[in-house]
Amino acid sequence: SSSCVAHVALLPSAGMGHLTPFLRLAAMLCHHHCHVTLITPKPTVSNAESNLLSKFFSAFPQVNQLNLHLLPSSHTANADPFFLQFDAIRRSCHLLHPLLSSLSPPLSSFVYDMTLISPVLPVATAIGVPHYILFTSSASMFCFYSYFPKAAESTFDGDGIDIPGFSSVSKSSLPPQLLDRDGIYRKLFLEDSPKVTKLHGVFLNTFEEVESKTLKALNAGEVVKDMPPVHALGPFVPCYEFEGLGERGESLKWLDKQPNGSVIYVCFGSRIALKSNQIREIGDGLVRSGFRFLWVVKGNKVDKEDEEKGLEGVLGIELAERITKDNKGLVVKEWVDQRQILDHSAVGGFFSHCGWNSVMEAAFYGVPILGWPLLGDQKINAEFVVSNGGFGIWKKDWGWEGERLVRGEEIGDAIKELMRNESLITKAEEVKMAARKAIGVGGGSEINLQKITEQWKK
Ligand code: BUP
Repeated sequence: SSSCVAHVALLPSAGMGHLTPFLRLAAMLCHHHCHVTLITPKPTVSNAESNLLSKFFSAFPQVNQLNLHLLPSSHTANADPFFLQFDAIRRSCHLLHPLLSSLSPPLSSFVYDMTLISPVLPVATAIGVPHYILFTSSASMFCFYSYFPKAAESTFDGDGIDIPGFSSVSKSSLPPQLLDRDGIYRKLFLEDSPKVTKLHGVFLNTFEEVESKTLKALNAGEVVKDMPPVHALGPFVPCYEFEGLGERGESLKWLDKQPNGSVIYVCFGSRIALKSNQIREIGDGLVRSGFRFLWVVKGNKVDKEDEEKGLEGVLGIELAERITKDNKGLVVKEWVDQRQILDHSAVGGFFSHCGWNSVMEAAFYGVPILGWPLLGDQKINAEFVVSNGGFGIWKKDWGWEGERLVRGEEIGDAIKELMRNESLITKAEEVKMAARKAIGVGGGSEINLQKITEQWKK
């Protein structure tokens, strides 16, 4: 009967870029009166992940936690730690079957990470529940992802890839790891992507107003024939109940003292540690710009190793002294509460790597972006910021991470261009309104989620 409770299991993959949207979705499902089981792969790869998980479980004690004890990765230990973790999760998915089939009340649906299709598919099929992926990037990237096996038949020698129903992705914007014919990411893409047609649906953290053409093309089967329904459920809103709980940190207290719209916030996500010469050029650029700045700098890929170097060790003494003397910026090495920072009236711009969560957060809070995509899907996301959203700029000739040394002078100029552009502020404000409409009562994303959870309750 329709009074039944829907019981949803969620399985995130490695990294904050994947865990964060899953927890936000979990919160949304709780608010829609679903019973939620959150599968937690253990051990986690970063402190940021374990901290967020414990805050989540204290805010949502009704959520059932199911530990998935990971088998070791098959790859050598010196690979990217996030890759090792995600590989370990893939290798451990078969362990889920006994855990999930004995749940009570029985499952109504299963939502898992976009990177886990091949290993989860047999489990979800055996349990016999409708199952979905949460694709943690844009609809544009999902078009690319779904069409990739077709495109891979050619050699990428031309100008890039033309995707039917979508636009084209230029060769320089293709995720670099996919260009390597023997690369592991390419292998995984080719293995997983054709299986999207076996899913009951795909969830995206995006909204109609900004990606309507792409969503229509996907749902009309123009990109891939037999595409299951693709549901826009975003933007996923930072969840006040578990994110940024506790005291307001140093950076927020510092922002309180800065004038409205005067600060550029700089953060390149949770996974990238830039080379020290590039870090110094960024610092140089920030000082040169003349604007106030709040800069989250990362000295290591994984935060568990972050105690090794102090702030001066990451910046170099000379730059650290210049920033102190200039007295316009705050540099932090710790995890910050990005939600509260983007929501702060002092922040007037965001210098970002264009990780999709960051892009959607900037859209939700109406903050213009200076994009510097560094790897993976980030150029496709930056293209979204510039073209669909229209609330940012991107200097294409800066290239991917480490492609060349981007000089302080260029960075300083780009920051001035961003912070002085009134029309970007107007545009960001429009995107913010559209974002809020989408998830408000009667909004497109809200209705989509309502419909899906109703189906599960039947
Ligand atoms: Br760093 C950092 N505080 O200090 P993206 C990140 N975040 O709240 P990524 C903080 O982590 P992938 C910090 O708000 C966003 O929700 C930020 O996700 C938050 O990039 C999330 O932006 C980062 O998608 O992930 O980490 O590079 O590459 O997996 O997309």
